[in-house]
Amino acid sequence: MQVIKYMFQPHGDDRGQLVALEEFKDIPFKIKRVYYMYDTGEGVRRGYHAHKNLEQILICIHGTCKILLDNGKEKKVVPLEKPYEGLYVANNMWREMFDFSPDAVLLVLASEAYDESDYIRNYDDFLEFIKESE
Ligand code: T46
Repeated sequence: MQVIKYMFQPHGDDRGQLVALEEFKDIPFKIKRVYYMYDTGEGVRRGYHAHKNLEQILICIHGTCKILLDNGKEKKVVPLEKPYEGLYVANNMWREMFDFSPDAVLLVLASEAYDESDYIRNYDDFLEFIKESE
């Protein structure tokens, strides 16, 4: 499985760091939605789904967390530990987010608006979706 991690360019000076992200330049799709999660309690594991169409970039802009990616054949755990790294998560990828540090803020840039019908929340349905799209 190919893991696509973007290393964004921090613009640093003696005032601190600044990262700027532009669609089709730093991000490979049009950004239609931004959301973020924080105050994730100890031991919390979120996600447990894939998407039919949605593409996303996950950035842990504060603290750290881990992302499990599962393409139905292979699983990989990707740590997100820097505010300038972004993990690309394709549509047909089962994802789980876990091991959040108490101060973690996970920012997500999404290619589509929120649509519950785009979610595949059952793992067997996910495997079926993968098989059909091959
Ligand atoms: C994903 C991972 C990385 C909204 O109302 N609008 C939104 O845009 C989103 C993302 C969520 N919600 C509501 C729906 C639920 O009542 O917020 C609540 C929590 O969402 P969910 O349980 O889907 O959160 P996660 O952390 O399991 O998954 C989220 C995204 O939903 C998902 O697309 O890939 O983060």
